[in-house]
Amino acid sequence: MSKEDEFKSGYIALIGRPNVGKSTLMNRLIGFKVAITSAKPQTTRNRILTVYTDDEAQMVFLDTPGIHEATTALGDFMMQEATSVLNDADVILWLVEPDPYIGEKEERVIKLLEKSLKPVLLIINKADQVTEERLDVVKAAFAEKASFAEAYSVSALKGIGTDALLGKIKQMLPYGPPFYEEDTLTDLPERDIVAEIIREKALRNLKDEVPHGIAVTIERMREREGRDDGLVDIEATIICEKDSHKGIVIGKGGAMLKRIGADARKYIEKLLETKVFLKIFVKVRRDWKDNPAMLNGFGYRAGRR
Ligand SMILES: Nc1nc2c(ncn2[C@@H]2O[C@H](COP(=O)(O)OP(=O)(O)OP(=O)(O)O)[C@@H](O)[C@H]2O)c(=O)[nH]1
Ligand SMILES: [Mg+2]
Repeated sequence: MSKEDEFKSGYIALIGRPNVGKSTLMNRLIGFKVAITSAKPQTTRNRILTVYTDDEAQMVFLDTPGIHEATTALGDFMMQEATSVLNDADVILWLVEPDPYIGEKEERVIKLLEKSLKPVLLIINKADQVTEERLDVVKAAFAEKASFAEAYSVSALKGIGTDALLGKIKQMLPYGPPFYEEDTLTDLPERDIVAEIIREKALRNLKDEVPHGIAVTIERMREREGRDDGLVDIEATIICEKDSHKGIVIGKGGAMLKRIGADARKYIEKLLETKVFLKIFVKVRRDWKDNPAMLNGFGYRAGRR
């Protein structure tokens, strides 16, 4: 076989309950932070495609919203995003907590995986939190309830066991030419990444149910004219679902909004590699999570790709 014939390429879906570390693991595997992460469940809302290419293979990762029982139209959209990738995947990474208890929520994931008929790797994440003995107990518990090709224990956060996992994924991919240019990192437009960064900073700074009702839109993103330092003006809006939330997002004397803005700007400047002037507005759109037109407008569009 020539070198070209030996090249491998394929799609790898990251699936699991909310908060198990899917986005953290994807970022770790590609070596860049593209997907936002937070300690709160249901952080990821869209499927996020990223690409990792080396001399031997191209791996296209599909990060997904955590599998849960949807109670809003937004939740329905998120589940659609998560389950639709199962059709595209060559390999599925099924992420779980390092906990041997398998309840109804995990059973929901197991059913989906069984239906997909795709090769599955069980990934016991957050291995940094437990002992080796405990990991064996977790693996045995899952082996009893579900079938998977192999189990891997990793710490996505600390980068433990992730190189070995990358090697295994490569092994499992089919031979074939790359799908994307070798320098492609993601299919997300820069504007969407900026909106997600602002949402992450809101998620991380706000408490209780407020962050779950937030969406972020970018109204304007443009290099300022008449300057040669590349300064980019960004106007964004944080949408919340209740009047009471608006006050919390703005904070006393605007302190909360200032903090979200400052955290986001730092990060956006790194991403765009230039100075940024970020202005954030706050609006209330009551019950937007159940309004199809508003969902569309805020970037939660079914089949938008
Ligand atoms: N200790 C530890 N924490 C981790 C690890 N991986 C992820 N986390 C933490 O777990 C939380 C959730 O991580 P995410 O990557 O946002 O989880 P997710 O599965 O993408 O969550 P959703 O998008 O809500 O479905 C964050 O606070 C992460 O820092 C790990 O290996 N060890
Ligand atoms: Mg996520």
